[in-house]
Amino acid sequence: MITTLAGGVGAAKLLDGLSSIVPPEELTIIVNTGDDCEFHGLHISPDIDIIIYTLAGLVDEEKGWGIKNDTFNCLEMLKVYGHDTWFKLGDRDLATHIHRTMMLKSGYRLSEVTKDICTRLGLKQRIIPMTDDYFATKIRTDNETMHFQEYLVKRGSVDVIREIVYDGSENAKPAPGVIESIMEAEIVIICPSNPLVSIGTILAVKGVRQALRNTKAKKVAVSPIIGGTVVKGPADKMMRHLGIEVSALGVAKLYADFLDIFVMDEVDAALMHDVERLGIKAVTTNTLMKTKDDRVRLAKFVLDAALMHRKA
Ligand code: FO1
Repeated sequence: MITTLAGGVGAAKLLDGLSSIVPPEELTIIVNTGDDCEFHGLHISPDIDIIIYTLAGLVDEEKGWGIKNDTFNCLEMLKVYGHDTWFKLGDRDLATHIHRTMMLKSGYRLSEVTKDICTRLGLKQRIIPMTDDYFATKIRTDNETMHFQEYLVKRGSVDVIREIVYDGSENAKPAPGVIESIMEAEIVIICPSNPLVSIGTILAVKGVRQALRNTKAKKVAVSPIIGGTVVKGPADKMMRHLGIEVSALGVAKLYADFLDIFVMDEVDAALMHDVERLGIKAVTTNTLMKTKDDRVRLAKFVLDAALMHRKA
């Protein structure tokens, strides 16, 4: 059994690679829901959808989110009616959010809805939201506090951030299966996602960090920071603003209390010694995932690293 902690696009690519080499039934994916938002009365779970669409072969590969060849007729009409349309919801994508919202309104939990969507799209991986409860990642700047999607999409992550607020973390319980799948796994993979607002959010759910410290699983993380920058998203900016070293080492430090193995890009080989001083085994490879082959190659590398360390 392999359990993974996942955010959006970077995670989806690695999970796509893993799904090519591991029976999907053996893969549990715990997904960040701090990015969840509401538009036009609909509940959107961006990271869950990015992962589901990617594994189902539906994703718009160029953007990394949404459905390929989608149209935006509904959104255009909503604009005519004077609604905010900065969050681009395609016509087919909207069907997912309508279905999710209808099920939630009928009393189903987000984890049950997610399972239903996976089954209907033919996915055998177990995809679990980190929590069924309210949880919203918010960004505090000098002037205001805004939802993460507003910071990222509406404002283009231009603001200097002062604090990340994990709104709801005091009450949100891990969804059914989250703690169990970490405790029962042989390997836990922390995907190359934003360490603050994707993985950090999952770690902010009660009991998750402790489960990672306690489990007998080998815990392997892949650095989302390559040579001091990110492939996609605002992780580097956010780390800089919060005074966290923008490097693979900076990421390793955030996971040091539970991590066994850290997969870094070969351009960061000079940092290996410092990572190992944290008590973490450091390994390097090409971590860029430009093609499907890259995804599979990196997934194999991560599994091999975990298996080798298990024998050691
Ligand atoms: N990202 C954007 O940059 N612009 C969008 O308009 C946008 C719409 C969107 C709709 C549905 C969905 O599932 C994801 C969407 N994303 C969009 C991606 C999302 O904002 C982020 O990339 C994730 O939350 C971070 O993982």
